Amino acid sequence: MVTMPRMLKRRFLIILILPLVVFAAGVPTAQIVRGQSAAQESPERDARMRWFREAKFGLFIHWGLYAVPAGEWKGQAIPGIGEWIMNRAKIPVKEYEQLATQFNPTKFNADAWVQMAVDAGMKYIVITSKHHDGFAMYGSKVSPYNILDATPFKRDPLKELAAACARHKIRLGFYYSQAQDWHEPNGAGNTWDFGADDKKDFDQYLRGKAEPQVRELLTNYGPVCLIWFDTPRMMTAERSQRFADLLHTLQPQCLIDGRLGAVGDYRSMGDNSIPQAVLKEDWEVPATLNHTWGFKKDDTDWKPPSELVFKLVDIVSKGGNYLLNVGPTAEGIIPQASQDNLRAVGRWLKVNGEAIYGAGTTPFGTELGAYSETEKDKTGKPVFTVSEDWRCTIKPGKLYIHLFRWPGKTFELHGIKDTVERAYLLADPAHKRLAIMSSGDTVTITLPAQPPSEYDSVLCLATKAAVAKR
Ligand code: JFZ
Repeated sequence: MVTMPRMLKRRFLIILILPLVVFAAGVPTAQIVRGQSAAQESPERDARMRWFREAKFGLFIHWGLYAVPAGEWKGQAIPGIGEWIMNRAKIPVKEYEQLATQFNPTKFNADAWVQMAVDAGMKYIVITSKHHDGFAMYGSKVSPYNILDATPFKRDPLKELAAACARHKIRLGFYYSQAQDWHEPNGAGNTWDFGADDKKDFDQYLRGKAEPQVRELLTNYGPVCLIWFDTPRMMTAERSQRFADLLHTLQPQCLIDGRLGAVGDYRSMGDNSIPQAVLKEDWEVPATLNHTWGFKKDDTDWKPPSELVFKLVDIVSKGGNYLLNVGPTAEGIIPQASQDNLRAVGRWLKVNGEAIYGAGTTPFGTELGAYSETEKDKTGKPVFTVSEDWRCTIKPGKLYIHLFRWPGKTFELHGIKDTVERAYLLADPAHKRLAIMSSGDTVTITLPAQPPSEYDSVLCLATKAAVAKR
């Protein structure tokens, strides 16, 4: 038996189905999402969600002034995620603002970034247009605190990215921190300069900056596939609805992620959190390649491609999307290790993408893991152990068995109701037929001695209807 060299560094987190995770900074994460229940499904919504449901894999980009300090302030390494440095080090606005004068990412090349996403097999890109630090990474007329007006760079990277995305036919969406804005006296989050949030005129900030900036993003950058709102502090249903109305008016096709507030088109999971089981609704996991979103010079603990492929397949087999992040440097370069690892995933997808894009969820479930009969967590609940041997994705007439651990001479699958008519490996260009033996609802496939793919060898089983018994 060959064991793949996967996930050696990390044990899988035990992941919760419900987003109970509360972020270290105290972000409330109750994520109330619009349009997920069957009752709210409609042909209109189906059409709007179609690209998202087919895409499966996207590129997240966290890029802003925080790339300049890159995790270090006044000679001190600041713990935590890089884009939170202003908050973690309690940097006064007047000091943090000065970073803009140093921000000159002359090596930024929109085409190169987009090409990398394409090479990685990604179908959409989501970039920070304004993170919690309040700095707009595009030319904004609403506030001079933006990359075009406040830096020596004097370019609008979002304009350049929008043009490059159009050329490469890949969708573009914008992250926008609607509630936290540490630059504004009335924005949420900056208590070190401006005092407690509950004393602020939050609606003044929303109406004066956040709403008009979202309007700009939806007006000046062509079709926007989604707006990725975040950390909905103080976002009442009414306040959330004002953003939703803007979207529905300006770009009715544009999706809303799960972190606006009371409305959204899909559920955003906790960062790096993969549910244990198949979810019927639409969902996405935002995830890091190392441990930070914004660039940090001392975070070089990269997840290997084997782990990225496993997570992508695991997520797709449960019905979700994987939004994987890079944190470019202050020069405008995506770290080389990020590029290398993403391109390795892309090479696997070139061969096996048929089993990912537009694929459906597993009809089985036993392969996902199980609750331990003996081990209990601190609260006395049985521990869920994730199994990592195989996963299943489907298309009409096809079952794709993703083999992460080569099972040896044969693979045995239980619970098959339909007749398997043909079996072959996706990585075999000739699609040579593998021997099939059936007995009751068990089918046994004879495999070659060695796995054809390094990370995940995909066994395709062609059935009459691909209806497998649960
Ligand atoms: C937020 C941001 O604060 C962070 O900087 C980054 O942009 C990330 C993608 O999103 O952090 C969160 C928000 C929600 C959860 C975790 C981290 N959550 O629901 O578990």
